[in-house]
Amino acid sequence: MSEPLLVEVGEGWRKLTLNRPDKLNAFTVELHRALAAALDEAAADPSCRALLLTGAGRAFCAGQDLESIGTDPAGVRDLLTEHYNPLIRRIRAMPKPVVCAVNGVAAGAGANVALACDIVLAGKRAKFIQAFAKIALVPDSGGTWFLPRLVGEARARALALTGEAVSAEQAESWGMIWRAVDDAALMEEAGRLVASLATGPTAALGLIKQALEASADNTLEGQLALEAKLQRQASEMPDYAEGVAAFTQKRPARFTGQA
Ligand code: T3D
Repeated sequence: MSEPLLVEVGEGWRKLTLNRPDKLNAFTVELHRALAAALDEAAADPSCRALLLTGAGRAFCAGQDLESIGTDPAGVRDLLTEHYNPLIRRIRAMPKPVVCAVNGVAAGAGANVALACDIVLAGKRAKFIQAFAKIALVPDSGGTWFLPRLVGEARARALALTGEAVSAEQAESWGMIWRAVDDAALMEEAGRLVASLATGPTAALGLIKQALEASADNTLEGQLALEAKLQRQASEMPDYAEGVAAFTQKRPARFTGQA
């Protein structure tokens, strides 16, 4: 049987490919375990400075594998507490950028895992479907948190209640994702972006993620205080001196990514 997750290690980056193409890369417990381990390894490895998440075949991910679960409510709850919620937390807390290349349909939890990533590119054939209501479930994996913040209350409600598909181009124009690109160009563009992020000031990028994460729940005063604290941390890191030196010497910066 083939591996449910493929891990490719590049120069400063890792590509994680959900690999159950016959089932549109739907999540099983095995896939969850492999993805959790790969994310933990990437987080702990200083040589990995950016991550790319994508799917094999024609889909990104069709959410939970509906054939591998029963309808026992305890099982559904355990899946969320043991697998989906930790997955979303891992992506959001990852101290380095996570790019998602949505190469096809992203449905159910698959859509919300994509939305949890820092920068989402989607091929034009991709679509995002909050499929939950179609099987009488509630959007999970952060969907009810991400959607209103990304697309506003009106669209979030309609998408969650109807399960209507959103095309990649619509998702871009609504601000749900960063960019819709030609399908043939998707992986090249995502690869370029990840390679470029992998040469960035990784520790400072991690602090940027922290600041943005906190802003959803902070007052302006709270956020200003946090920015001052994080900025001080950033300015004490070697990449700040390098960034300023590179600017004044009119040359590209050579960031180490270290704190
Ligand atoms: O316990 C819990 O459930 C809690 C956790 C919830 C998290 C969730 O994600 S709930 C939502 C689960 N996902 C869905 O409801 C989506 C189900 N899939 C679809 O609606 C459609 O497949 C798509 C819209 C995503 C794509 O449609 P289409 O026409 O392009 O493809 P297809 O023919 O439906 O699917 C192709 C194959 O993938 C097919 O298998 P087959 O017949 O060729 O052997 C299909 O059964 C399989 N597949 C697609 N989605 C899933 C799946 N197999 C298992 N689980 C799936 N989610």
